[in-house]
Amino acid sequence: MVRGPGRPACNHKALISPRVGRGKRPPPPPAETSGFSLAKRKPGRCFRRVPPRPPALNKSGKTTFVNRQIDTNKGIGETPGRKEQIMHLIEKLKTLIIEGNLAQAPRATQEALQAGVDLREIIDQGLIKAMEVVGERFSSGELYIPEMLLSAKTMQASLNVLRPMIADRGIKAKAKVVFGTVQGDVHDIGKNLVIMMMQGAGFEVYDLGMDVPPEKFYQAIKTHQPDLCCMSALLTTTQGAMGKTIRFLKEQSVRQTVKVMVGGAPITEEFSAGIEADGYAPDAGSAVEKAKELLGIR
Ligand code: B1M
Repeated sequence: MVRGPGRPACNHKALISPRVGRGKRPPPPPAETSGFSLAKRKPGRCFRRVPPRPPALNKSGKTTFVNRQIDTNKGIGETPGRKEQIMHLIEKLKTLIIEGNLAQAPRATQEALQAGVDLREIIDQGLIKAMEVVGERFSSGELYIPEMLLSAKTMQASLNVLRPMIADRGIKAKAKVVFGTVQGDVHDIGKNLVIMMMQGAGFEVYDLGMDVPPEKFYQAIKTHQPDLCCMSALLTTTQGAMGKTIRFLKEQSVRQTVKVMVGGAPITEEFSAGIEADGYAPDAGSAVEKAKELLGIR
């Protein structure tokens, strides 16, 4: 079986023994020392603007900013240090997502919005950049599945804060994707993980669920007109359903309208080529990169 460099051929270890071996990270510092103000804003009262202190090193050796407060009543676009403040808020959000801090990331997202940071910038430089880092660390074996899932969940929670504004502003997704686990297969953990990473990268994903027959893929392509059709399979007995689905799409004359990407534990580059898929990726991090490559997105 062909796997990405440095990735184990099976996921047992990743599933049962998170945070062991290479890449073990120290626990995050307690909230008081993490540099994020926990002060609650009282109604009708503004925060006094506190001059920024220089970056300091926290216990884990990472750069952190101490005791900065943001005037949430005044757009930071009006202040001279705007660029620095935007960067600080975005860096903070990015770090929270990478660390999987589900409790604080939505609040940090709200804080960035209230401070006037552009929505697109929060998404591109905060959420998407964070998930790129998570994807790279997962692919290199530095992060394990539970950590990656937590980061993905944290990203989703931040995205939920932004969702109403995204709808209002009509921000266009990078590409449309339909995604399902193939017929006969009910494994969906990997699929869900890849979907979360894709959403983190700015893709609009239609999740068709598991045990998806070729007809349902076809219907979804007709309905949503996606750029990419993704299939996942975990069983050697169901990987054949991928080829069957591609043949069905050909028969229905929609195969040429969409790129097809496949993945899952038993899938290899050779298998992907054999069934005439356009691409294959071994894990969630590289799936996003492969999707971008197939669609010519940077
Ligand atoms: Co099943 N199961 N299971 N199982 N199960 C495996 C896959 C198995 C390897 C266990 C074993 O025997 N060692 C084995 C398959 C053997 C084989 O075919 N070679 C197996 C079997 C046999 C079965 C049953 C047949 C058992 C039975 O009933 N006798 C049965 C089949 C049911 C069916 O599907 N019809 C079955 C059932 C189940 C549960 C329902 C109990 C449960 C699934 C729950 C769920 O998904 N909601 C389950 C589980 C959990 C597993 C294991 C333990 C874990 C799978 C998993 O979630 N991995 C698994 C053993 C193992 O892998 N250690 C096993 C984590 C997940 C993140 O990884 O899905 O590989 P994965 O996704 C990765 C990559 O593959 C990639 O990115 C993901 C993240 O990096 N990826 C893509 C996935 N899709 C992608 C798509 C892409 C690109 C990348 O582009 C489109």
